[in-house]
Amino acid sequence: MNSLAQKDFKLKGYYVARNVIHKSLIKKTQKNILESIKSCSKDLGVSEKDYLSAVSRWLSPSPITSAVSNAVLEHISQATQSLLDETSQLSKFNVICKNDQCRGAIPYHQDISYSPENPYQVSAWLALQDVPEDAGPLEVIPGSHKEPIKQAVDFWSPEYEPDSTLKNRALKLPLSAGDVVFFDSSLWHGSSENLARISRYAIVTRWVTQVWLPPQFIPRIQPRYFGMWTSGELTQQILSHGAYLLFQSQEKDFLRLLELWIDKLQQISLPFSIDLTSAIESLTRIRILHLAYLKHKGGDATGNLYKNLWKSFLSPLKNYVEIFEQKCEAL
Ligand SMILES: O=C(O)CCC(=O)C(=O)O
Repeated sequence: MNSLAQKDFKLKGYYVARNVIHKSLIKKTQKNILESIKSCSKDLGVSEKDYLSAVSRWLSPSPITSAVSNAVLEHISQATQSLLDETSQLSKFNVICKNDQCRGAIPYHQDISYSPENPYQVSAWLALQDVPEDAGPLEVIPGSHKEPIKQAVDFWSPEYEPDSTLKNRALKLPLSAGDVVFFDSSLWHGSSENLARISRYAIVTRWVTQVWLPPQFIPRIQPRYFGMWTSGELTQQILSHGAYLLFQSQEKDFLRLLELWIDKLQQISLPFSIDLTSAIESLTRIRILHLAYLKHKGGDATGNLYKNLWKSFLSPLKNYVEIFEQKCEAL
């Protein structure tokens, strides 16, 4: 890449490289990923639609990331080295998607805040489809990589409030399939809702060069009560506590607890009010997400699944359990 590209990258914290991968290789990669998603859905005994309404990212090594050939990674590696002018090592690698089943926004954040112990330098976000403005393209805040690094934003928390000032500074980056956005790990970025509801798959690789010195101060992660780092464990505790109180169940296993509650909600009426359809849907999605996490290193890129479960079921169940216990104590 020429020195203008390198200058631009240093100044703005991102750079869009066009046509990094030939369309024929992109098509082949897309096809391999979709076939792999099909077999992962089969593996869990669910439809592709249900699988994709729960899972929107896969971290390598996963059957989905294995669908990406070395040839693709080699092209990205060469482009990264050319931009950074240094030999770069692949540190992590994801496939991320938005589609009709999972359209949610990814709030603005700085990647570096999420890995203070093991930071990476740069991401390369490769579009596998054309991404128009209304399909939730990557958005960046030019120059924000020079600002102080803030604490990791826990956008999984039900209390999370987006910072409205960031939206006004953000720039949408519509892309063609095969284009790559390189961005500094300190750059504020995110993506909005996929209003077009078309498939938007991306291969996101993270790179480090040997000469790179990570920023001296990266704030420590401060987990919220129910959020990115705590929601799994807390969900298990609340479901287990509630199941003991209502059905005298001693079940502790997360998967069996989810299945127990999905089953019970279809059979009994609860002593507190919930939107039954939303609660069953949320529990079902978390079950698929959990299985995909165990078997395919699948995850939820948006953070909406646990938030929805909290609102539709966990919060009312927790309130009920607390009031019940207070009454018992008062007796
Ligand atoms: O793919 C997206 O919408 C956002 C990706 C992102 O935030 C990241 O890769 O760090």
